[in-house]
Amino acid sequence: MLRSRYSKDITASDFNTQVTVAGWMEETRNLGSIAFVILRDRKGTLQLTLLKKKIPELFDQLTGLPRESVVSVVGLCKPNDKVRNGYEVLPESVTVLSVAETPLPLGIVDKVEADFDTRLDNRVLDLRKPEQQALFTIRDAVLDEADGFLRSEHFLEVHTPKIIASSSEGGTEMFTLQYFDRPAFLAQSPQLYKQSLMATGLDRVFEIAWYFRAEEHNTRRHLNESTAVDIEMAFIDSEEDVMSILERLVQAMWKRAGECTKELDVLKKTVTVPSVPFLRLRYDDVVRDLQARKSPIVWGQDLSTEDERLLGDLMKEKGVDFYFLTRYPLKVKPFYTMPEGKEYSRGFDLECKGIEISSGSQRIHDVVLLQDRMRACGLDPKDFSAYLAAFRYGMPPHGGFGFGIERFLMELLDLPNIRETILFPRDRTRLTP
Ligand code: AMO
Repeated sequence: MLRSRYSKDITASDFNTQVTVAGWMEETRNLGSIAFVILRDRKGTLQLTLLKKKIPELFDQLTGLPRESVVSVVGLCKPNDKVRNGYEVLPESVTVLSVAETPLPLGIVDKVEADFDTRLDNRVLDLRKPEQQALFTIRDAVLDEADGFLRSEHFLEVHTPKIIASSSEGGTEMFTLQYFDRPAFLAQSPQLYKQSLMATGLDRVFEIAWYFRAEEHNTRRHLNESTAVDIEMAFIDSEEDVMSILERLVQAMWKRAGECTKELDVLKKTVTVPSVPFLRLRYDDVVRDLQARKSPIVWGQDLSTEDERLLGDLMKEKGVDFYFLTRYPLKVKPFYTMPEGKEYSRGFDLECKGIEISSGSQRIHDVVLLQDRMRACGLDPKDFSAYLAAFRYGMPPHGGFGFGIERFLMELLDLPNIRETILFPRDRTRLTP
């Protein structure tokens, strides 16, 4: 291997032995007879100390390399209290693995932060920064937690098609593509398939996958390709069974993030684990409170971004970060949502500090009612025949939710823009890198 030790794995037992270290040359300070190179690897940095008189060619070779070049260095590991790690490596031989071009389009350790577009245009370099590495390490940890939590609740992981024939989420645009001789779409969510699975006997499923949405708006909280944790569960009494899973999932993920102490330190963030159950707010009460605060919302409309923000402020005054909005009017929820009486639905949203992070519902499981609701929403049941077939031969009561991972991370880490939370964001104008 080109590396025997990561920077942070070197201990006193390595002192006065030969180690092989490898990574990116973050900084070189050449003082003429002595030079210091800061070498960065996945776990941190270490100092290479070069004495010109010891091996002059090696001194010249290493100090002549541009910043961010990749090297593997064999050298003696020496304790040194004056160095941050408590040791330094005195190179004996070097293998240059890749020479970085100059100038760098983006500095890795520059004090002045580049603007966001420059960072995204050069995302691979941007991702080398410790803060970015910390963020994506936390992302990995919370998704691992989601996986573990849902499995412990007897959910089975599934993967549903992403090339689909019909829309599931009215109101959001779809990306079309040519599927041989006919048109098809990229999935907006696994909605129709996860529901269909409830008719198979696999009565608790989850999927962590992509949403593709051709929404034109360019906001700080929308992506055209995002990821979500979706679940569907059968034999429920009501949407409350689904909400109970969701709030405990969010709590577990939040807690796990709080355990990433090293990464949170890098990001200068703290995480306070929320207690469950989360507050339940009825739509009617929320609309009344918003109107009292001069919102133009009228009954039957979905909350605007501004309404959500206003409600977030109201809740903040009460010290509440997480709250469910329940008993939505039927007309603002998708066709598959179970009605509650004539006007209301069994759909809910989970809000965190003024932003929707999840929505879900109990679903309609009666095929006749489902077709009626499709027609009422201006949809033709004929376009959904494959989905409807799943309801004809025995479909239990069921419900589920979709929970946006990027929205979650944005709120968890108080980030100003959702694009920070995904490796290579896709938005209205960005298709590369
Ligand atoms: P919904 O459309 O509300 O519901 O999406 C669920 C959650 O996914 C996230 N999300 C997004 N995140 C970033 N950019 C976007 N463009 C975007 N769109 C959605 C949000 C949102 O709360 N099928 C239902 C879920 C269900 O009922 O099971 C659905 O897709 O966090």
